[in-house]
Amino acid sequence: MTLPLSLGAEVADALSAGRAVVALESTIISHGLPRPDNLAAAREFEAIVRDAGATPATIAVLDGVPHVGLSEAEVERIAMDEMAKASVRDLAVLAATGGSGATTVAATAHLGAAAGIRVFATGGLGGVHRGAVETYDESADIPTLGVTRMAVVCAGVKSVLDIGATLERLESLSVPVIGYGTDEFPAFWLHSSGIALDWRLDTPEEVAAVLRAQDADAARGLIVANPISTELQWDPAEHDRVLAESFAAAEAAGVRGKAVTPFLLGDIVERSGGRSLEVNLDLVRGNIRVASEIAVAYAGG
Ligand code: PSU
Ligand code: MN
Repeated sequence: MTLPLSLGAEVADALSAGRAVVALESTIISHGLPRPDNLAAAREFEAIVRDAGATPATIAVLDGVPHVGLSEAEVERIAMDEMAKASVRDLAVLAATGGSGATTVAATAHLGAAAGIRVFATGGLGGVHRGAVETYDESADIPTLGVTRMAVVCAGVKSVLDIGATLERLESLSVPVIGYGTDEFPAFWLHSSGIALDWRLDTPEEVAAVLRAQDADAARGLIVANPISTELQWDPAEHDRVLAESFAAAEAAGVRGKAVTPFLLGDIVERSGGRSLEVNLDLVRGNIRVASEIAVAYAGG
């Protein structure tokens, strides 16, 4: 059982013809990138999917209805309107109240899988927060991917989270993590976190073969960890310096609990003079290209 979905016409056509479709999330547009550049980014993200020969399905809840595949006007709405951040638990409440929400990785994967989409591109996955032993703060992205048939192409998790703990949780929940062209888990703005992965694959066809194998098994996610290149990454020394400063600033300002991450993210963009944002956009573009290639390989098989 799933909520009734509104499928965009282009997405519906592509899915019924068995052509490649790539899901895209809306929280990154509405909460993860600053206005008004976020609108240009949302349009560019869809264009990258099209250029690679696949159909983009940006996902959001509009007036209570989960939409899989948005019109241009609907993309503009998620970029420009104030909208709640919606995870899986919020979907029924939004449906019942007629509310709108930008979907997180968890909600996007959940709705995309319900529509029959197999591949999803984003920037960073939500994960286990530093200090989670006391706060229990772990993104619903992690448990949702334990039970949702969706491959997520991402550049790991932001280094403001606890990367090692996030990987441990993915292991507990039986979500495979594949290094795409790498032996190590990426660290979002940086090519590598230094943490070794069990599996590495180098081509879209190899990943598509894993998706087909998973199709014959219980519903479960897949993390395709696609690092930003060392040429495009944020300078590691600068990254370490800015993060240390931002953590110290949060501590000094007495920021606590769920306010910590939004504080850090804003502060990091500011302290880096916009450099962190540039890298963020570059890594999303790279993830969308890879996801599109995987979707094309999967559709062709
Ligand atoms: N990581 C990023 N940028 C983002 C997010 C994560 O680098 O915009 C968003 C994604 O939508 C992700 C969500 O699913 O934050 C996780 O939030 P939470 O920890 O509240 O579940
Ligand atoms: Mn949280």
